Amino acid sequence: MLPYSSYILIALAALLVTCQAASKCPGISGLPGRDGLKGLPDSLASKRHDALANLKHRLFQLEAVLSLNGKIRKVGEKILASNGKKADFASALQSCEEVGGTLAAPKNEEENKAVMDIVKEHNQYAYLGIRKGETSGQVKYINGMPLSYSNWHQREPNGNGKEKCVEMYPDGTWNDKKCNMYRLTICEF
Ligand code: MAN
Ligand code: CA
Repeated sequence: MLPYSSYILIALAALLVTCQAASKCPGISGLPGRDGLKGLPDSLASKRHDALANLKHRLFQLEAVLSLNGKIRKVGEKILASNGKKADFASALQSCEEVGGTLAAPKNEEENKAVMDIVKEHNQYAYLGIRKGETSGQVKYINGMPLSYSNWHQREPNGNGKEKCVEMYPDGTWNDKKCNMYRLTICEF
């Protein structure tokens, strides 16, 4: 027979494991531990800390390998990657969205340069995740927000309603372009 207190501890541990898995842990008063208000006992808090540290390290390793192999490019919080395929705008966007990303849309000079590096690497113009509104003709991101950064080539955009998509040239400048061309797919995550 285990002492009575052991049963309480086992039950408590089981409860914590279950509620953590469901992300529904109630605050457990009287057991502040070092996790303070969350009320996790020290032993569990430290296990969770170790697990997080391991995950971070593994993620660091994976990103390092993918960067080394030129599979991904990190810029700020974004990760950029191309599948190396040329497609029309709708298909390019679809391939990015299918894997939880979207077409790359540079929001500053640093991001623009990172996308440009991929364009240069593949020696192919790429579609950006930017398009003109169906009726307004206003230039927007895929999510409908208005453009906050641009790097138009001189005398662009000049499409006059006929060019609803945007491509990037190897010098990093942008051109409004018809959406049914075959252009490199570059996604952001
Ligand atoms: C082509 C198209 C246009 C572009 C001009 C620039 O006609 O690619 O989108 O504006 O070239 O000369
Ligand atoms: Ca144009």
